[in-house]
Amino acid sequence: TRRPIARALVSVFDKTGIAELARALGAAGVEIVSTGSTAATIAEAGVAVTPVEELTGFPECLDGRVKTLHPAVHAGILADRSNPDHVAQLADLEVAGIDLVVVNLYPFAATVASGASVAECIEKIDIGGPTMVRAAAKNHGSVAVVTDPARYGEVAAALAAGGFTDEERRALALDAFRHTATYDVAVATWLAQLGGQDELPEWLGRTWDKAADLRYGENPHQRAALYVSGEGLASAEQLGGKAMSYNNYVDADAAWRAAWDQGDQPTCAIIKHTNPCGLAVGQTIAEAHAAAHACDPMSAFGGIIAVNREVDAELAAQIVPIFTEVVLAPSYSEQARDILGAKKNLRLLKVAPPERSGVEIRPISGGLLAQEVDTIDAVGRRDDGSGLGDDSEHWNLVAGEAADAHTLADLQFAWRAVRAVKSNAVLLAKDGATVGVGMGQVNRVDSAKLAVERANTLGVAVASEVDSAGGAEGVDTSGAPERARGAVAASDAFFPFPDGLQVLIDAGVRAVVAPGGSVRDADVIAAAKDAGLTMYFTGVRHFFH
Ligand code: 93A
Repeated sequence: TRRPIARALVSVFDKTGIAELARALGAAGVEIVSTGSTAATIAEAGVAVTPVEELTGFPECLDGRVKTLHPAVHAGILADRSNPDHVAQLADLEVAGIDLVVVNLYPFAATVASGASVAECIEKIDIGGPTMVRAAAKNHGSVAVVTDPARYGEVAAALAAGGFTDEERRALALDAFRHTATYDVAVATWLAQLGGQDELPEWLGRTWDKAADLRYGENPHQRAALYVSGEGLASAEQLGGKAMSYNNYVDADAAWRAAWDQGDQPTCAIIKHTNPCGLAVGQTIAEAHAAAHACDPMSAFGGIIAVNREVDAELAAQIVPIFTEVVLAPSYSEQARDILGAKKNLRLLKVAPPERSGVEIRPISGGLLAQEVDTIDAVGRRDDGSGLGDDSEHWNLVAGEAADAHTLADLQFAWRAVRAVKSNAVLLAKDGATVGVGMGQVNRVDSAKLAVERANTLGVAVASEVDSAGGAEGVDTSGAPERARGAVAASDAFFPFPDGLQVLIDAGVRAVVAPGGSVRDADVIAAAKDAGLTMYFTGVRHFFH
């Protein structure tokens, strides 16, 4: 049922659209009650307005801290108009019922962001505003509440229709409580930060808006939805293709992170089931993609491709013959859009670089885990986001001869790339490209074996071109080059025994980077020395579970 609007209370900090709203209310014969400067704005617009002091019989005081905090206001908002007893009490108390509350709050977050003093921020903690908003939202059976100037048009429409419906008032109340909840979390977070406390409350208190019902979850029998808060992959602009699926989002997130881990170099990551099946840097982005694809063309079938450069025509032409689920890039040239447009289902996402700070949350049964984001290299990465520092400056050469510049560049590439691989992870690389990835094994020996086996069986020579590789399952890798020999390797955590390292040595790997830190480091180093292997310890690890 629609409830007619006879009286509105209007008190807004942001005066946007208030004159138009007041005129619409005035024209519909609604009495407008208002506070200080809002009332002045309404009067200036030539609309009759009742100062709130007339209702309360109490002056605005304490520098405006008390304006609307008065029973005459709050009884008027909170009376349940369907309850005869409430209605009778209002009459006895000579309190006028309020049917519509239009309030927006002091800009607390913006004041904090402006670098204002603590005292100024405190003064911008709105008390009376949220009190009215919450009261009206609680009593949404009788009262409509509007906190967003973008919704004033809906007020005008409701006036014309004879008031808001029950459903509309409930939806407005939901918005209102979200608004005050977010507001209070901003205050709590600011206080926590003043006291040197952590940032998790802000994250937990965010408003999470359902952005989409997904067709299904990981499997067709699981319902699923996407919720969004703030910037990031979840709200990336989709330029084409089918709707993103649950698994697409999970893999796209992994691809997105991996593609930005190599500093300023053009980088391409191809992800399947959250693990890279190819990761490479190149002089151009097309070259990076060709090298990443050549790592494992069989697995790249149905993969997700992320690049940290604009997709140009050359790259687009390379992608078209390969069955791909999603492409992520900061931008697409017009030509590339035309070329990729031929693939109607191919999802194209436009993404900004990932944030390298903040907390990551993982739910567990009955709780949640929070951790800082793993910045790519604990010692090497520059915080200003300008790229990678020289990670290897902090590495210890523990066996063999110091690597030459090319080998060192490959070791750095491998070390940054291994972060994108699920633990236990051993990754082989050559010339700025992965050639064998061993992922997700429950012991490091198996990861090493897998990396070697994949390097020696799955690849195609980069020179043989992406097109001829075709990208299909069943791609002919019979003539696959043995790429483990002469490659470098990175391990995401220490070798607990020499056995895993020995697998790499036997395969002809010539340089290794690993964290070190095992109680048996001496045995591991001895095995490396015996084999004439160059080995660096980073002192930090990159578990990724
Ligand atoms: O200082 S307050 O917390 N005390 C109040 O009683 C009160 N009533 C409304 N702030 C209060 N307001 C806020 O004043 C509203 O939320 C709105 O943002 C602002 C409008 O004041 P004015 O009409 O004087 O510009």
